[in-house]
Amino acid sequence: MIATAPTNPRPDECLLRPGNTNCGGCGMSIGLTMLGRALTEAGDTCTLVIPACCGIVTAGAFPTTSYGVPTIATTFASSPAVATGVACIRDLNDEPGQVICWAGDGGTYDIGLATLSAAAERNENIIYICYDNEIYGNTGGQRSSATPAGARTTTTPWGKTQDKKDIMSIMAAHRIPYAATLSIAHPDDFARKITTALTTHGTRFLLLHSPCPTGWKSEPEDSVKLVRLAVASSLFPLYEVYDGATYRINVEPDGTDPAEYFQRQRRFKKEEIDLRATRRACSDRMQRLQALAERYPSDR
Ligand SMILES: Cc1ncc(C[n+]2csc(CCOP(=O)(O)OP(=O)(O)O)c2C)c(N)n1
Ligand code: SF4
Ligand SMILES: [Mg+2]
Repeated sequence: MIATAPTNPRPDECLLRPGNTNCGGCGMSIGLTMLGRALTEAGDTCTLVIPACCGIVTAGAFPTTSYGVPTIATTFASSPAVATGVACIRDLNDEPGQVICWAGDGGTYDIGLATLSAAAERNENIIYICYDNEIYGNTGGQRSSATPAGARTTTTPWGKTQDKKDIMSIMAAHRIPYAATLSIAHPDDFARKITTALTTHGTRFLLLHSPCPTGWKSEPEDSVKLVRLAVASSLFPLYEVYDGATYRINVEPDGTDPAEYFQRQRRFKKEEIDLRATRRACSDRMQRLQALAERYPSDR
């Protein structure tokens, strides 16, 4: 466990400082920068709780870590439990600041799911952000249950056959006060959702689609374009769920074909992507969300 002393009260200047070894075009770097700005804008700050993942490795170790806010490195399975403890002490002492778990998809969808579910069921007063790069990135690019069908990884060399797990529905089923998807291609929507999370009490779950040029075998300069294509084509819709009950869609898809998303990443091979099935899945996903948003609209 590594704890670092806060060196700068402004998260926009210090959440992720220069000197980290994130790859160029890493969605995590942009996501942390946007998170830092939103925290500063709100006059808030945070303690980070980070399990094993690129997020804890690339920042480096104490005392030269790139994180300028207090940071606790945990085992995979324990980050929601550790965050729970830190948040309880903060609330008991009536202290300010957010406790934010910053975890990868491996730590969220797979290895840490049990303690995340337990914390959500107790509605612990924490923010949990999963930066989803759809792969076990820092151990060489193995598949996770967030990896989409057709993606080649080191453990699915001919393309994954299962589709991505629907973690948003799993989290919404816990009836937590707030769950939302985030995209670095939609910064205003990103900032507004962080503000909503900061002003909500209880377990808040945010899912960030996080491009990973190394694992996705894409060009670093394509990162924002890729996640924008994912939103526009309904591969990764932007929406919010309040109390697991009411829904709001934030960006309506514009009918963009998902084909370009696949073409720009060498983790996908043309012959292994069933584009017709993918288009149908995108349309089904959006129709289901639209039906929920119409039947159970959010008034917040
Ligand atoms: C219980 C346990 N199993 C496996 C590992 C090895 N391990 C460390 S990081 C990692 C992958 C993490 O993937 P993810 O959470 O998606 O983060 P990313 O590396 O993609 O940023 C694995 C398998 C570990 N540290 N602990
Ligand atoms: S491997 Fe992927 S997630 Fe990890 S630092 Fe590089 S681009 Fe970011
Ligand atoms: Mg990952």
